[in-house]
Amino acid sequence: MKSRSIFAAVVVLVLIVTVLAFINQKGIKVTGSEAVSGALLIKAGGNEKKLEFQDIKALNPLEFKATQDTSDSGPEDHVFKGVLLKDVISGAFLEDELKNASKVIVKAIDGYTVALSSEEVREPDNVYLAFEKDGKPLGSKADGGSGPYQIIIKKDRFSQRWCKFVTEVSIE
Ligand SMILES: Nc1nc2c(c(=O)[nH]1)N[C@H]1C(S)=C(S)[C@@H](COP(=O)(O)O)O[C@H]1N2
Ligand SMILES: [Mo]
Repeated sequence: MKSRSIFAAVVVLVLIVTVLAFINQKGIKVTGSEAVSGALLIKAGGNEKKLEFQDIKALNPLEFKATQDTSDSGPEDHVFKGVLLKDVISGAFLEDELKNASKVIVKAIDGYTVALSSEEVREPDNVYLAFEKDGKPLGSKADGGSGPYQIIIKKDRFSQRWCKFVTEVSIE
Protein backbone atom coordinates (compact mmCIF):
# COMPACT_ATOMS: atom_id res chain seq x y z
CA MET A 1 0.00 0.00 0.00
CA LYS A 2 2.72 2.40 1.07
CA SER A 3 4.95 1.78 -1.95
CA ARG A 4 1.90 2.31 -4.14
CA SER A 5 1.27 5.77 -2.77
CA ILE A 6 4.97 6.62 -3.12
CA PHE A 7 4.76 5.47 -6.74
CA ALA A 8 1.66 7.61 -7.26
CA ALA A 9 3.39 10.61 -5.72
CA VAL A 10 6.41 10.13 -8.00
CA VAL A 11 4.17 9.90 -11.07
CA VAL A 12 2.39 13.11 -10.06
CA LEU A 13 5.69 14.92 -9.48
CA VAL A 14 7.09 13.78 -12.82
CA LEU A 15 3.93 15.04 -14.52
CA ILE A 16 4.20 18.43 -12.80
CA VAL A 17 7.89 18.78 -13.73
CA THR A 18 7.12 17.85 -17.34
CA VAL A 19 4.32 20.37 -17.60
CA LEU A 20 6.44 23.13 -16.01
CA ALA A 21 9.38 22.33 -18.28
CA PHE A 22 7.06 22.58 -21.26
CA ILE A 23 5.66 25.92 -20.08
CA ASN A 24 9.18 27.29 -19.46
CA GLN A 25 10.35 26.08 -22.84
CA LYS A 26 7.48 27.96 -24.43
CA GLY A 27 8.69 30.97 -22.41
CA ILE A 28 11.89 30.97 -24.47
CA LYS A 29 10.22 32.41 -27.49
CA VAL A 30 12.94 32.40 -30.11
CA THR A 31 14.52 28.99 -30.70
CA GLY A 32 18.05 28.46 -32.02
CA SER A 33 16.99 27.78 -35.60
CA GLU A 34 14.56 30.72 -35.56
CA ALA A 35 17.36 32.95 -34.28
CA VAL A 36 19.55 31.88 -37.20
CA SER A 37 16.76 32.82 -39.62
CA GLY A 38 16.49 36.24 -37.98
CA ALA A 39 13.46 36.08 -35.68
CA LEU A 40 13.50 38.71 -32.96
CA LEU A 41 11.20 38.92 -29.96
CA ILE A 42 10.24 42.35 -28.58
CA LYS A 43 8.70 42.33 -25.09
CA ALA A 44 7.03 45.14 -23.16
CA GLY A 45 4.89 44.48 -20.12
CA GLY A 46 2.55 41.68 -21.16
CA ASN A 47 3.05 42.46 -24.86
CA GLU A 48 5.21 40.23 -27.03
CA LYS A 49 5.80 40.79 -30.73
CA LYS A 50 7.88 38.57 -32.93
CA LEU A 51 9.53 40.28 -35.89
CA GLU A 52 11.01 38.29 -38.77
CA PHE A 53 14.08 39.32 -40.78
CA GLN A 54 11.96 40.74 -43.61
CA ASP A 55 10.01 42.88 -41.10
CA ILE A 56 13.26 44.37 -39.78
CA LYS A 57 14.67 45.03 -43.25
CA ALA A 58 11.39 46.73 -44.24
CA LEU A 59 11.73 49.28 -41.41
CA ASN A 60 14.39 51.85 -42.24
CA PRO A 61 17.87 50.37 -42.67
CA LEU A 62 20.71 52.88 -42.55
CA GLU A 63 24.40 52.60 -43.26
CA PHE A 64 26.63 54.05 -40.58
CA LYS A 65 30.22 54.02 -39.46
CA ALA A 66 31.25 52.80 -36.01
CA THR A 67 34.54 52.07 -34.29
CA GLN A 68 34.87 48.51 -33.04
CA ASP A 69 37.37 48.03 -30.22
CA THR A 70 37.34 44.60 -28.57
CA SER A 71 39.78 42.90 -26.22
CA ASP A 72 41.56 41.26 -29.16
CA SER A 73 41.37 44.06 -31.73
CA GLY A 74 42.53 47.63 -31.71
CA PRO A 75 40.07 50.34 -32.75
CA GLU A 76 38.81 49.62 -36.29
CA ASP A 77 36.26 51.59 -38.28
CA HIS A 78 33.58 49.55 -40.01
CA VAL A 79 30.52 50.36 -42.07
CA PHE A 80 27.46 48.67 -40.62
CA LYS A 81 23.93 48.45 -41.92
CA GLY A 82 21.00 48.19 -39.58
CA VAL A 83 17.92 49.78 -38.11
CA LEU A 84 17.97 52.13 -35.13
CA LEU A 85 16.79 50.05 -32.17
CA LYS A 86 14.15 52.71 -31.43
CA ASP A 87 12.79 52.25 -34.98
CA VAL A 88 12.62 48.48 -34.42
CA ILE A 89 10.63 49.15 -31.24
CA SER A 90 8.36 51.62 -33.08
CA GLY A 91 7.98 48.99 -35.80
CA ALA A 92 6.55 46.68 -33.14
CA PHE A 93 4.17 49.50 -32.10
CA LEU A 94 5.84 49.79 -28.70
CA GLU A 95 7.22 53.34 -28.85
CA ASP A 96 5.00 54.58 -26.00
CA GLU A 97 6.21 51.70 -23.85
CA LEU A 98 9.81 52.77 -24.63
CA LYS A 99 9.05 56.36 -23.61
CA ASN A 100 7.66 55.19 -20.27
CA ALA A 101 10.38 52.59 -19.66
CA SER A 102 13.61 53.11 -17.74
CA LYS A 103 15.66 50.46 -19.50
CA VAL A 104 15.92 48.11 -22.42
CA ILE A 105 17.43 44.67 -21.86
CA VAL A 106 18.92 42.90 -24.88
CA LYS A 107 19.44 39.13 -24.76
CA ALA A 108 21.46 36.81 -26.97
CA ILE A 109 21.37 33.16 -27.88
CA ASP A 110 24.44 32.45 -25.69
CA GLY A 111 22.81 34.03 -22.64
CA TYR A 112 24.79 37.29 -22.92
CA THR A 113 22.64 40.20 -21.76
CA VAL A 114 23.18 43.95 -21.93
CA ALA A 115 21.27 46.81 -20.34
CA LEU A 116 20.60 50.09 -22.12
CA SER A 117 18.82 53.13 -20.76
CA SER A 118 15.61 54.20 -22.43
CA GLU A 119 17.19 57.64 -23.08
CA GLU A 120 20.20 56.29 -24.93
CA VAL A 121 17.99 54.03 -27.05
CA ARG A 122 15.96 57.13 -28.02
CA GLU A 123 19.04 59.08 -29.15
CA PRO A 124 18.90 59.89 -32.87
CA ASP A 125 22.14 58.18 -33.98
CA ASN A 126 23.56 55.88 -31.33
CA VAL A 127 21.98 52.45 -30.73
CA TYR A 128 21.45 50.25 -33.78
CA LEU A 129 20.33 46.70 -34.45
CA ALA A 130 22.81 45.87 -37.20
CA PHE A 131 22.65 42.99 -39.69
CA GLU A 132 25.49 43.79 -42.10
CA LYS A 133 29.14 44.72 -41.64
CA ASP A 134 31.25 46.04 -44.49
CA GLY A 135 28.62 44.95 -47.01
CA LYS A 136 28.27 41.38 -45.74
CA PRO A 137 25.61 39.73 -43.54
CA LEU A 138 26.82 39.31 -39.95
CA GLY A 139 26.28 35.56 -40.15
CA SER A 140 25.24 33.29 -37.30
CA LYS A 141 27.10 32.02 -34.25
CA ALA A 142 27.34 28.58 -35.89
CA ASP A 143 29.24 29.94 -38.87
CA GLY A 144 31.58 32.09 -36.81
CA GLY A 145 29.62 35.31 -37.33
CA SER A 146 28.13 37.78 -34.86
CA GLY A 147 24.49 37.88 -36.00
CA PRO A 148 22.05 37.62 -37.54
CA TYR A 149 21.77 40.78 -35.41
CA GLN A 150 24.28 42.65 -33.30
CA ILE A 151 23.63 45.72 -31.18
CA ILE A 152 26.01 48.50 -32.19
CA ILE A 153 26.35 51.44 -29.83
CA LYS A 154 28.31 54.15 -31.59
CA LYS A 155 29.13 56.02 -28.39
CA ASP A 156 30.50 52.98 -26.53
CA ARG A 157 34.25 53.37 -26.59
CA PHE A 158 34.75 49.60 -26.12
CA SER A 159 32.49 46.94 -27.47
CA GLN A 160 31.31 45.02 -24.38
CA ARG A 161 27.71 46.10 -24.95
CA TRP A 162 27.81 45.33 -28.66
CA CYS A 163 25.64 42.30 -28.02
CA LYS A 164 26.05 39.63 -30.72
CA PHE A 165 23.46 36.96 -31.67
CA VAL A 166 20.51 39.04 -30.40
CA THR A 167 17.23 37.16 -29.97
CA GLU A 168 15.24 39.31 -27.58
CA VAL A 169 14.65 42.94 -26.65
CA SER A 170 12.80 43.59 -23.43
CA ILE A 171 11.46 47.07 -22.59
CA GLU A 172 11.28 47.44 -18.80
N1 LIG B 1 26.29 37.54 -27.42
C1 LIG B 1 27.47 38.02 -26.99
N2 LIG B 1 27.84 39.28 -27.29
C2 LIG B 1 29.02 39.79 -26.86
C3 LIG B 1 29.88 39.03 -26.03
C4 LIG B 1 29.47 37.69 -25.73
O1 LIG B 1 30.17 36.94 -25.03
N3 LIG B 1 28.27 37.22 -26.22
N4 LIG B 1 31.06 39.59 -25.57
C5 LIG B 1 31.18 41.06 -25.59
C6 LIG B 1 32.54 41.52 -25.37
S1 LIG B 1 33.10 41.59 -23.78
C7 LIG B 1 33.32 41.95 -26.41
S2 LIG B 1 34.87 42.59 -26.16
C8 LIG B 1 32.85 41.83 -27.80
C9 LIG B 1 33.76 40.88 -28.53
O2 LIG B 1 33.54 41.06 -29.87
P1 LIG B 1 34.30 40.18 -30.95
O3 LIG B 1 33.80 38.77 -30.81
O4 LIG B 1 33.88 40.83 -32.23
O5 LIG B 1 35.78 40.30 -30.67
O6 LIG B 1 31.54 41.33 -27.93
C10 LIG B 1 30.65 41.64 -26.90
N5 LIG B 1 29.35 41.06 -27.21
MO1 LIG C 1 35.30 42.15 -23.94
